[in-house]
Amino acid sequence: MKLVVATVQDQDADGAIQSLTKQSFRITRIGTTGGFLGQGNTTLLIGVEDDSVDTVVNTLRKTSQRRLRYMPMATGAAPDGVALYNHIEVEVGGATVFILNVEHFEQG
Ligand code: 2BA
Repeated sequence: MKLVVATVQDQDADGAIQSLTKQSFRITRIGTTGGFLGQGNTTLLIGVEDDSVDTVVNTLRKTSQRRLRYMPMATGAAPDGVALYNHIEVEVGGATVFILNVEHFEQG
């Protein structure tokens, strides 16, 4: 058994969950925050048999898009001391996926 840990953008989470639950996968959804942008994202925990990992990863690929985000970056200060900012483009997503071996699984 494997645990798929997948971080997706919030906009893609509902579509990914709908598609996975339609295929009878079980999912835990966690509201998370990216360390770099400090913006909300969603992390899905999906426990699956080994032979379903490819199906899950392909579904996440289909339902998650790459998007541009803009991050404010300080570029200096005006003569009056007011901070000056520019925005840099950051390309985010589709899905960031980790696949972990599950040592033991049980449900009470
Ligand atoms: P964030 O940490 O907010 O990162 C958002 C995007 O910013 C990243 O998109 C990447 O394009 C860029 N980025 C992140 N760290 C960077 C750095 N040190 N220097 C330059 N650019 C950087 P993605 O790579 O698609 O990641 C989307 C989200 O997935 C991340 O949000 C984070 O929540 C998660 N993630 C990505 N890689 C991870 C990892 N190795 N471990 C844990 N979580 C990860």
